[in-house]
Amino acid sequence: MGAGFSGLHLLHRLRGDGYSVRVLESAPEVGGTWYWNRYPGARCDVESVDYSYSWDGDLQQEWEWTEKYPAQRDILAYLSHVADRFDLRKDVELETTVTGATWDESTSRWSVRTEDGRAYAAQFLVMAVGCLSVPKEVDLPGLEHFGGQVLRTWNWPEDAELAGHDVCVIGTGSTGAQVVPALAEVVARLTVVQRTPNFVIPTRNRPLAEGELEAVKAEYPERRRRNAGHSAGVFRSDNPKNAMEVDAAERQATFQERWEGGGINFLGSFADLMFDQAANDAICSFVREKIGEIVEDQKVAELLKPDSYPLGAKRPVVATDYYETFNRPNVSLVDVRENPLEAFTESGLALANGEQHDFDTLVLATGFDAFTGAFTKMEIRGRDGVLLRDVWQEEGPKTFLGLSSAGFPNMLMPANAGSPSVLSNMVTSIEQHVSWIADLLAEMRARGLRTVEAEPQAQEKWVEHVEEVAHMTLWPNGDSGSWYRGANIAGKPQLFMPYAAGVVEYGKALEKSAKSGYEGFVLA
Ligand code: N01
Repeated sequence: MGAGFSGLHLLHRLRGDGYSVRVLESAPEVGGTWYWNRYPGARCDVESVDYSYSWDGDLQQEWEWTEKYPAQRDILAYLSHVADRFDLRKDVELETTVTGATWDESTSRWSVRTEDGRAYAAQFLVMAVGCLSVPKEVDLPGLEHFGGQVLRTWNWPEDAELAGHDVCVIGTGSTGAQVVPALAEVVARLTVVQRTPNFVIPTRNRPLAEGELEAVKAEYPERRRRNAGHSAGVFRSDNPKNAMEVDAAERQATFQERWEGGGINFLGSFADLMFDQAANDAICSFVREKIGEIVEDQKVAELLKPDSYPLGAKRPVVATDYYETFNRPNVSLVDVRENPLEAFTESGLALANGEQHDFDTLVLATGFDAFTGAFTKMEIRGRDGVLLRDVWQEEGPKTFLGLSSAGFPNMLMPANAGSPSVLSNMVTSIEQHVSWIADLLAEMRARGLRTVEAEPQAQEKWVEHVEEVAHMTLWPNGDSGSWYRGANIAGKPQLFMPYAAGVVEYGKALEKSAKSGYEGFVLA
């Protein structure tokens, strides 16, 4: 399921290995997250040359990236090209929404149902559904009273025309921080509703310089090897020093240099930023100072300064001109933390203190039912008719190695909960999983095995390990409401979902299992 980065790669690899593969995709085009998230300003914060497949030498030599960081339309064009070039479309069924899948014990196969009544049977079900593919349900009081248009950043209408409109954006995560500066340039008036401020690092995007792409291409295999050898799945020139072991002047100079360089390299300023509260406090203070310098109105600057969680505990945001946007005369900030949003009215919203803000268009950048949403939305029944939704809503997404959940044989889950996924360059993590899954299937075929699933005890231990590793870091700390642990959705079980040890340590765990005959999995 899913024709994004992982679904397309799986199709190419497994079809090449001789399997019969169908990809079911609800969108009218391939691209996954890069099809749905086409709001103004949408861009990836991993460099173009790294946010791309490494498995075809000619493809990586021929594709021409034009900017340091790819815009959504560039990534979508790239994935569309991949689908054409490798003749993938003939095995992709677009506009096909899966509503459920049931494990049939007697045939050892899954039967899959779609919204329009089609049915498929398959030995393996690979859930290439993405971590951020189901938008969070709207939880805004009385939204139905609002008389204007409501747009979501997810599935943004291609023909949305907002020039001259009075627009309000709710949400200041990665999406909000990208859509706000883009909209501010075209709308008449923009009201930004913020509940929890974020640390926003400047992207410093630019066109690739002459010869830059050629230089990357000349050493692409080495670059990919370095990416796979970094815990983040993308090479960062991480400073090996600890922040609190250097003097204040060196600390400041290091932060400053990386702030000017832009992008996620800022997070590699020092080695202990996610381990030592004092180190993290130092980088937080640096960003807060920057906010104070950039934003002219100090009352607004104060509201934009995060102070309730460590930098990184909530997904750090990388965006262009975010803080600068609040200096524009047509942009205003409404903080709903101290003064909550009480209700929507016909013409806007009202706050608890009676303040009223009017607009004709509301844009929701309110996030996702991360990791589990795509799974719990469907009716997936494993052994003995057990519903995955019931198990995961009770206990959270329990898996072994993030790949398989006990009781749901032959259902594999690339780059999702329980593996590094969103804490890494997703493309690197996807490639790691696709090759591991292909090896597993080959081994099963060679040994005449029909089923694979997580062994319950190994699963319990893995979930504990994922949680334990997260608690060695500052990631779970503070009042961040982070989707990393399901805290952005009321009632969702809270456990830290991505594997914080990174792709290198994770790769060792994958290899250990495979080398020992798939220890931790039951093969039958
Ligand atoms: O979602 P989010 P996102 N009332 O959950 C607010 C990836 N991504 O779509 O923090 C008021 O981060 C919510 O407020 P709070 C990336 O991994 C990557 O922005 O809960 N506010 C928050 O401000 C990212 O982390 C890229 O208090 C409400 C916002 O909505 C992930 O996608 C670009 C509210 C949601 O932020 C998700 O980012 C874009 C309410 N009832 C996305 N409900 C790049 O590669 C929610 N909010 C650059």
